[in-house]
Amino acid sequence: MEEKTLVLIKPDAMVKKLAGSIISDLYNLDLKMIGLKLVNVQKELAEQHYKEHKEKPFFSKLVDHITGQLHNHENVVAIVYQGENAIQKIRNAAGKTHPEEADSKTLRGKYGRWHSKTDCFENVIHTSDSPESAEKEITLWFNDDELVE
Ligand code: 3AN
Repeated sequence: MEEKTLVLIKPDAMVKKLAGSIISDLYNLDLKMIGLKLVNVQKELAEQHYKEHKEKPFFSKLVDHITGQLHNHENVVAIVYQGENAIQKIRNAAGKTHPEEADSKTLRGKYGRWHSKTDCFENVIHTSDSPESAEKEITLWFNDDELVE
């Protein structure tokens, strides 16, 4: 199925200068990039993005992470990919949520870690988990005129 999905290269990856390597790995999936920008993530956007996790004990950690508070105020690279099974393809390439459990061939296995000092899942990228959340997330992060179709 032809799908769109959102990828966010998180501040833990940005602070390690991994954006190029991550995008390069994602090229192998044969998807089309239809939007890309650098975002200085504000608290309101972060809270909207993670609103499904509002009741979780780690909610404020998620907000601190994506806004760069844990990583030298780094920005986020936001990308929209389009293509056949784009959502699952990117989730497979990302690997398991907990970076210490992710297969070493995946982005999270390769570049992620659990940082004991901040108790943060430094899991490198966010990627949409269903067509419904992809649609909501793309609308939240991009204006229509920022997407090239
Ligand atoms: P994924 O990003 O793999 O779709 P979700 O949607 O279950 O994972 O979780 C959203 C984010 O919440 C993850 N990216 C991860 O950083 C964080 N997270 C999930 N579970 C935990 C946990 N038990 N402790 C701390 N952070 C967590």
